[in-house]
Amino acid sequence: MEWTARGRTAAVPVDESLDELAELAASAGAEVLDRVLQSRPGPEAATLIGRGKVEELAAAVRSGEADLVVFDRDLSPTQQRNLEKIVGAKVIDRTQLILDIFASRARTREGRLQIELAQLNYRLPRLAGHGVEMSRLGGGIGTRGPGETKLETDRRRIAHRIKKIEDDLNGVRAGRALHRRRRNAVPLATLALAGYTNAGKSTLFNRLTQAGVMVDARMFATLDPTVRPLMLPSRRRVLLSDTVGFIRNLPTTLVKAFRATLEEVAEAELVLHVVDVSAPAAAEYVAHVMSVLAEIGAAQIPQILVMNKIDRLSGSPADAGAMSHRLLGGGRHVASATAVSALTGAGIDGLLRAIDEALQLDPVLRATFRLSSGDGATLAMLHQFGRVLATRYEGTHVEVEAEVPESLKRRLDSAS
Ligand SMILES: Nc1nc2c(ncn2[C@@H]2O[C@H](COP(=O)(O)OP(=O)(O)O)[C@@H](O)[C@H]2O)c(=O)[nH]1
Ligand SMILES: [Mg+2]
Repeated sequence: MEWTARGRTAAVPVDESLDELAELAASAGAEVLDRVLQSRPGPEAATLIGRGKVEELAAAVRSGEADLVVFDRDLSPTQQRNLEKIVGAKVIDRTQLILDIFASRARTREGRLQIELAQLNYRLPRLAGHGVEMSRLGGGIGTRGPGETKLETDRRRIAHRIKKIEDDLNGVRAGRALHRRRRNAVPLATLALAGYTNAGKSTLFNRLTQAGVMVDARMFATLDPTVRPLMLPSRRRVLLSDTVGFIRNLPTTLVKAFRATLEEVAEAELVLHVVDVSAPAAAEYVAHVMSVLAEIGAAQIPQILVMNKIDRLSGSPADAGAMSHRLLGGGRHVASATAVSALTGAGIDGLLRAIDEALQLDPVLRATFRLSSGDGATLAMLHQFGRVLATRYEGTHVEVEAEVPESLKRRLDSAS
């Protein structure tokens, strides 16, 4: 379940902020049971929300058997503890929820380090808050109670860890160029989905990869679930990677950590920039995603603007040209813009073709292969990964004319 107290100062309306919180909770694996809202002139020091509301919340937790309450506003450590005691469930705030999502989604080493750093920086002041309370409780005059001694060690340990992470981050940055070079040896291009939370990235990810499940899926079993192989109409294979979404109400302390999760986008061959065209602020979202991508050095990566949720638009069938003009404001350049509905599947074929066109890597070539007629494995591979145009049997040999990805031709040429 979730909770908010009063509107945040940000320009995002309370109900939209709560909707987004619900999306975030869902992507962290939670099922949202209920939401409660309170408006009050000022926060209650001990519990943020008023006494009566806390009781109401406790009752809602009991009746829904909720085990987690997420506040849309930041909680002090004391408020968090007080609330947990009364409500009888785990209580976290928006920042913790987002950190949790980032932590579960960070893939690159730099991303993981950056997020651990944000987590530690979040915990450090909370530790201090805890210590003050402990020393008050422990109460010996001028003595350091057991709580505070533990606090000192905890603090020192965290400070050490932060220092270590910062050193590691410097090392990782130096190694990045090397890492890129090595990746380039992998023949599969990577496509990254980017866009705001709720734009439909995960739905599109599933829609696109569903059809493309391949015989050799075992090969990818070790990859995490947010990366999957996809076969394009040209029969080229690429890897599609789902990413953490942009968040409207991103706490400023998490900006760095969020950018670190975009590292993989910066290394992709093609970005599928997904936008919910039914959102009133769609053009703003597009502009913001574009500028952040530019800031992380991804401006030169070809982009397809995927205008999603067209099923929600009423009236005449979507005119992709006019729509993209409105979203891009004329100024920005994209490789192409495609209107789709990830939900219904409308426009997905067009998107797949657009991806094929935009991908320069591993172009499809027409070639003739001369195989021994007993070489069933190669023949099967040509059928699986290429488009076989003609097959001629000549005694002990077979000549196959096919359109195949350059990488496959290279592999077969070097094998023969
Ligand atoms: N009507 C409609 N809803 C969609 C479409 N694509 C996604 N959604 C819904 O939008 C919500 C967010 O989708 P999701 O894929 O989780 O977005 P993500 O946060 O970008 O990964 C879900 O409720 C989806 O069912 C679409 O094409 N049409
Ligand atoms: Mg998602």
